[in-house]
Amino acid sequence: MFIISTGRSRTLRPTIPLSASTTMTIAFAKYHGLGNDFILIDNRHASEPLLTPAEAIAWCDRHFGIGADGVIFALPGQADHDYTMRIFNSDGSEPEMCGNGIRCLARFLATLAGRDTTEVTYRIHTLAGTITPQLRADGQVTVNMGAPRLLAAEIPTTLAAPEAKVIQQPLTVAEQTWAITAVSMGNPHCIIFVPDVEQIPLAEFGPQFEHHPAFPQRTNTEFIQVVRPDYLRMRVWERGAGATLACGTGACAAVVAGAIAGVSAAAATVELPGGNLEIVWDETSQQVYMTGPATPVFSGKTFPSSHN
Ligand code: ZDP
Repeated sequence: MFIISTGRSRTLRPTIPLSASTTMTIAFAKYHGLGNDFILIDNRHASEPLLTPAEAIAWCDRHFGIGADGVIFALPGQADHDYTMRIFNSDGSEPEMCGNGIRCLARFLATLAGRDTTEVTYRIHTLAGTITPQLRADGQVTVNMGAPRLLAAEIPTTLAAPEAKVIQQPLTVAEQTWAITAVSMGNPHCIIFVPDVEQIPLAEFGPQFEHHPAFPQRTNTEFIQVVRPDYLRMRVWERGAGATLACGTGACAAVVAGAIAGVSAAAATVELPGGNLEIVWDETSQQVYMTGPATPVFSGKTFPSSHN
């Protein structure tokens, strides 16, 4: 265990080795989806994550740990699901879903099964419901992300009556009034269309949206520049992880927001700092499909804590 401190105390330093309680080593793999990077853990033989949130914080530390935006656990399936996915953000909080992460999880599971070059579809249980990633022969992963949820109570946000949608609603943050569109992809997103995403001081404004009382579960925040109706440029401040190079659920939420706000198309390329995602919101089935890469970086195992 270690203690988070904002003072000058040396307790800020997370400890390595990374497993607080035992002398066992834990195997992991490091993946990224467009630079949104994750530690993946083969957790198929235990129903609870092998790490505590505090250990996940230590593993994600980019100087004292392995370094990642989050930790993803591949757990046994439930009912008619192949597997269950759980995630801890780099601050130890647990989000409902993770779009880039589930592409990485699908590739990780296929590799564990020795079938990483074949086409395969998994049914994954998440806190946001059933999500189905499909590995394609060209190496990309297409994920049926389910239907977006648009009612204020579902986000959740207090920016409108519980049964109303939040489309270009005013919200004052950092002494400016912004037009907010709110979309849940299982996790909360606050989308703001701006003329130029490069002009946004993300590290300054991001936390003010993340912790705004209008979002009782905090929120992910996406600033979107509509370059063309089918091409969006995005910068994201993630709940629990800060500025990241990409956010899959955020890219899906942005395309849905653009469509309901009437500023862009229901199918679009989303350009993120780490690369592009292709998003299609099928307005008949209501399902959102995301296509993008999932890249293995390395695998390893932690040292036993006797080295501590
Ligand atoms: O909702 C949250 O707390 C997010 N930080 C979860 C991670 C989202 C992610 N970046 C994605 O790609 O959807 C992994």
